[in-house]
Amino acid sequence: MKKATAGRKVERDGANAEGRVGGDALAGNAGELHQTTGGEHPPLTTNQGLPLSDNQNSLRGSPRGPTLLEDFILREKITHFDHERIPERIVHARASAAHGFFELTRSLAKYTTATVLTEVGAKTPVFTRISTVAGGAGSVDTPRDVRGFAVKFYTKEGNWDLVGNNVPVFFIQDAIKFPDLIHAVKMEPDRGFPQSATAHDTFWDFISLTPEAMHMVMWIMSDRTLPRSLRMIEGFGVHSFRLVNAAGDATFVKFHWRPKLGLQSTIWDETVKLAGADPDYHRRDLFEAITAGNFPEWELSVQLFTKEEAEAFPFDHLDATKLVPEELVPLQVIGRMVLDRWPDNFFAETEQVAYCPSHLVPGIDFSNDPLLQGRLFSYLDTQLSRLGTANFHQIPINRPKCPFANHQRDGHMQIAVPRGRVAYEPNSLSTDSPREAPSQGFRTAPLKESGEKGRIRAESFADHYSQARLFYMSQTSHEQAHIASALVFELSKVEHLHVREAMVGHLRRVDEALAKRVAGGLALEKMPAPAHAAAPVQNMAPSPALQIIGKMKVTLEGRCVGILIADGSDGEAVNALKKAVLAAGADVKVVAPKVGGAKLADGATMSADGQLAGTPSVVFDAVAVIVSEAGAHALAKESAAIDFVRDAFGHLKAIAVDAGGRLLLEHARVEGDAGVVDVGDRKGFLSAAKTRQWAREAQVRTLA
Ligand code: HDE
Repeated sequence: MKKATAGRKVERDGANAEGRVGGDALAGNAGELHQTTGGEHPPLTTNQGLPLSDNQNSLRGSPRGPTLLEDFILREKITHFDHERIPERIVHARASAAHGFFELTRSLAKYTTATVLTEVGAKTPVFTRISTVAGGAGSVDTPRDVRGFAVKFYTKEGNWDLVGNNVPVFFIQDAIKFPDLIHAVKMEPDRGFPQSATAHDTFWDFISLTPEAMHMVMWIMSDRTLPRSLRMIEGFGVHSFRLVNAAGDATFVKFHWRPKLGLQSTIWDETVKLAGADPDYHRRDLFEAITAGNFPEWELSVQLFTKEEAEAFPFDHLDATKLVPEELVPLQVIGRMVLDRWPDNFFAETEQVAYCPSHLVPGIDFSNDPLLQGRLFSYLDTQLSRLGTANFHQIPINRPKCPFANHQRDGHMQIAVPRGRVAYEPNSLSTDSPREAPSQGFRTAPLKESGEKGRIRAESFADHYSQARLFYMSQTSHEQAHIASALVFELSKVEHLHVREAMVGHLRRVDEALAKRVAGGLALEKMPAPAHAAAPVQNMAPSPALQIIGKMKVTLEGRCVGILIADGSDGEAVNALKKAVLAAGADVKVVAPKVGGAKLADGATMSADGQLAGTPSVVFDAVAVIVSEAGAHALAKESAAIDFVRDAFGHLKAIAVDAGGRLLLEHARVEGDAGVVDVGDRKGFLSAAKTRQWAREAQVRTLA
């Protein structure tokens, strides 16, 4: 006993040889060496506030004896640890989120009473969570997947959650199909894979039997599901909602978020390699941008239309598999959202935030979209399961920032301490208990309903191919090739031939040429029969707004250029390029064979931001190779260096080179084109780096 006490004492002093007798004291001592010194550290306590004298050793019967049950400190700590996890979201488990604000720039007072949409200049705090859908919480950031785009507005009139996606349509028309869709896309239940991928039998089996999914299939096979950055995606409310004004008149509304940095995607081969290079690629990118003060920003736009206008549309806007082309109903910009603060704690905020489409404010109302109607039930229910209590609204990230009061009481984890005798309404015993507020309270906008009760899908929901065709026909030829190739890739992973054939049968309804390309890519022996179409396929006017390439901003803002150096590199050339790139708004990172840096031609050492083996060119938007002749010869023996330049070329990126850099390209058998620029031609490089070298693609891969 005497010895143990002495041992602990020694640990603190880090000196007395007597204390080193026990291995425990040694471990404790080692830990201590790395602790920061100085500062005002509060004492470490148990959850009951008991200060701890020793956080390195559990209570043992003797120094080498058994641990005692008596050790309530050990048990409290381990018990809490054992319960650290809560059920992850069944979908959208993997995400990153940030705080920020929404600023209204144009009033919608004519259409709504919601102050968040009427008070120009007012800044409403928001918390925005961007997620993948299919993978678990620990899955990679860059699968081919839809991104969730959920915004919680903490308005003066209560929390409004706009829970959308980065694709404006959905797979299904009716909520009752959602569990089937998700079971089909998730890991197959007998084998537990694939994680976070649509490229497997059960997904395509379900899709091939669900014609209403074809429009969304075109979107997910496009590069929209391969975003370059979460800062470069669009967001959509998907459903039609209703805005309601003071007179009680309702106008339909669709919400759109547009990124200030422009829309940008990666290409498939790059995405696959990114998953290995940095599983946290999107989270890191968002974190780094926000902590560097480069706050991501989106414009909020609305499409407004009346019931009468909607009746003239050649589709039913209450069907979530349809979008309203912006050529038909133009977008009106009404405000901007800026994300300017990374959460303090991932679990407390990003994990515990609970979005519900049913969280809205007076002046905004639902539409009859049957998918939305189902979601109004699902989210509240899922929060109860995930957060374990009906009091989840009391968790700081979920708590409204406006006053709220009602007679809901008690329950697990009740934090509030309500006072008084009265917990009901109406009552005559209290002068200050909360009461209904007819003038300012939420009212459902009236809507006349008539028709037959039953499990009936409206006939106006029957056209499953026209907008799939609209989407495909609106793409540039590069994008069409990517869609066809993605379909070939995914269906090639499907083992069942009849599923591949059924999908090609659907594609024949979308576009014959597309079906032919995919059938060719799959080497189908004969063309399958076209799928049955319940309604005639319409030819709609192409909508260029549905492209990515057309919307990519020619800019280096928010992008990152990687410069590969080695011993003997020309420091002046590196610094001059760095300066030019930074001035163009991009970030620059130096990559060298060793992270400590390289010895430049002038003898100085330039430190590196990344080691070559761990920093492939996929993480950059454009690259430069500035190396000496000897450096090039040395790098030619490194497959990481060869991959660096070959991938940059294959991923259609601009490459700046000096003479040594060109030598490395030769070793890598990269022939060069207009996107391979001399490092001295900084203007030429910057202009090539602001876009992708689309013309190069045919040279580097065979697309379907
Ligand atoms: Fe979701 N969805 N969803 N969803 N969804 C969830 O709620 C559901 C749908 C979306 O960052 C779950 O809190 C049903 C469409 C986002 O926390 C769950 C249906 C759209 C998020 C749920 C849909 C979305 C979710 C799982 C068919 C785009 C992440 C965890 C009727 C408009 C929110 C949770 C976050 C999350 C149900 C379809 C977007 C189970 C039943 C359409 C962005 O409640």
